[in-house]
Amino acid sequence: MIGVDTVGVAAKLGAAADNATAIAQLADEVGLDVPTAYGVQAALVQRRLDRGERLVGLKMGLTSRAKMAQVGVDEVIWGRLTDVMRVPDGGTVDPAAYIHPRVEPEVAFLLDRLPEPGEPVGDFATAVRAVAPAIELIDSRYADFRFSLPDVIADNTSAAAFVIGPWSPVPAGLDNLGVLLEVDGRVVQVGSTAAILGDPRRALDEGIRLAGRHGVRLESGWVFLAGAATAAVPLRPGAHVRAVVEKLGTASLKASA
Ligand code: 0L1
Ligand code: MG
Repeated sequence: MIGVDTVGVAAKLGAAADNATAIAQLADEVGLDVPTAYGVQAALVQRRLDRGERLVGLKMGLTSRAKMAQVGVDEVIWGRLTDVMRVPDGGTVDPAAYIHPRVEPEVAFLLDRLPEPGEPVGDFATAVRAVAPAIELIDSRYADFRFSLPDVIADNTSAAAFVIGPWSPVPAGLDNLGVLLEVDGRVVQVGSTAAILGDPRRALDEGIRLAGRHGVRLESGWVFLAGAATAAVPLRPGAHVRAVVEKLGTASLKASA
C-alpha cells in the first residue's frame, strides 16, 4: 500500500514493547493491509537486529480454532523469532517486562534441509532434524489484547518469548499427541496436536508458503514454532508453567514474583 510509513509504525510498536505499555490499534488509522502489515513486521524486527539480535526462526500463529476464536481472527499468520526471545528451558521471565503476557503450549521443529520456495516439504524427516515441546509467551502490544488481522501481523504476531524443551528425533506420528498446559501443577488447558492445522507438520508447509510470499526463506538450523494446541492463558507473577506433549516431554518456565 502506497504511503504507509512502515518504519514509523514499527517504531510505535517497538516503543510499546520496550516500555511494556499498550497502544491503540493502528491498522485502520494508517491504512494497513496484510502485505503492508508484513512490511511493518519486517521493520519492527529489523529494529531488534539493528541492536544486535539475531534471527533464529519463524513462528506460526492462529493455527488452531481455539486460538482463532480467542482473538476473533480467522487466518493463519507468521512471525519472526530472535535469539533474545529465547528463554532457557526451566528459566525465569519477569512478567513486568511485558504488557499482558500469556502462555501457550506449542510444538517446535529444528529445521534441516528445506525444499526450494514454492515446493511442498515432501519428506518431513529430511526437512526437520528434531522436534520438541515448547511454550510461547505472547504479548500483544495493543490494549486489551484486541486487534485486526493487519494489526497483529504488524505486531510480529504478538511474539515476545519462547522456551524449547528437549529435542527428540522426529516420531512416527505427530498428528494426535496429547498436550497439557499446567500452571503451578494444575492442568489449565488440555488439547491435542491435531488442533494445529490437523497435524503440526502442515504448519511447516504453510510457513514455507506464506513466508515465501514475502521473500522470506526458512533456513537450516532455524527453530520453527508450529503453533499452539490450546488457547493461551495469562502469565501471573510467581507462576510455574509447564507444557507437556505426549511422546515429546515437557518444557517449563517460571514467572518472577
Ligand atoms: O502465536 C499465536 O498464535 C499468536 C498469534 C497472535 C494472536 C495472539 O496474540 O493471540
Ligand atoms: Mg503461538
